[in-house]
Amino acid sequence: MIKLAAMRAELVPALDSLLALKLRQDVPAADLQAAMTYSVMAGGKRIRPLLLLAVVQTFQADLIPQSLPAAAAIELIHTYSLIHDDLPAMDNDDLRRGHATNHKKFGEAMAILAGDGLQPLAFQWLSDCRFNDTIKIKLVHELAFGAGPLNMVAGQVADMQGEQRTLTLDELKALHQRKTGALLKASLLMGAVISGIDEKRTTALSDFADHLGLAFQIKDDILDVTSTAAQLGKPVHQDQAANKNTYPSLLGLDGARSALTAELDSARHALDPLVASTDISLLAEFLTELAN
Ligand code: GRG
Repeated sequence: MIKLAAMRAELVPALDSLLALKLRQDVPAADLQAAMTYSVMAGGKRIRPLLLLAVVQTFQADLIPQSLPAAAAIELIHTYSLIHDDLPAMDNDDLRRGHATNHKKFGEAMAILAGDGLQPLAFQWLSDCRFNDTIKIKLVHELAFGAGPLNMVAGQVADMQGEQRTLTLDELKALHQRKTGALLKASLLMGAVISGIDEKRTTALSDFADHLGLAFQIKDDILDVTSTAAQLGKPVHQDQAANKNTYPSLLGLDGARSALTAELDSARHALDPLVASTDISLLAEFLTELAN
């Protein structure tokens, strides 16, 4: 099985070229194109597209080229969420992906519109991609479900309202799963849809996604406490300043690290039903990265 580093080296440049090209083609209005492209191309880790592509690589590697536009669509949704999350009405941040936030660079109205433009464009790209209609409908559903008012948007609302009080650990877990986990899960399940895997394997991937999504956000919470802005390309110690509920604030740093380890272990075990028939090494590498 290909290593994650090799997949990243090959596919992230291909994905970036596709994103830049399609934004040029599909957004003729120059100012809007500039604002949308600025944040999409600002250098994110592309973890969500890579998760989709890793599932396809694992189960149906020949479909990788056809999968790139679907992977790119997820990055549009993720980028819109970051632009809107940074707005003055939300987290009011100045720095994202190592650059000025979209509203600092283009003004608040254009930043809102750049996010507004990215959302439907993602679904346009999905509906245009080279899969049959049944697969395309399922892809649209997974992305809308993960990013929509049942998940990511509801998680953002819970996050905002949680600043007023201390959440229980279960409430925080549910918040993280919706705000962050759901889009990561959508990415993995979109890979499952493209690969056409059976229900048993999809269930294993779905369990894997639940634990990976939570681990990802716990790691993000920990890094907010332990890193510098230069390392992360975004402001640090923001959670405490905004009175946000996080794993370190509820459990302390050591407790948060233990919770991360537990989620990563559970994620790895969720793949057990696949081991007899599938090389899971590429998927497992995402866990190794989160552990380090
Ligand atoms: C505005 C509806 C709406 C939702 C926003 C995703 C989100 C919800 C807010 C962003 C703030 C935040 C800390 C979210 C948690 C998810 C997270 C860790 C996002 C950053 O994702 P990375 O690390 O970023 O993948 P890059 O820049 O690498 O893509």
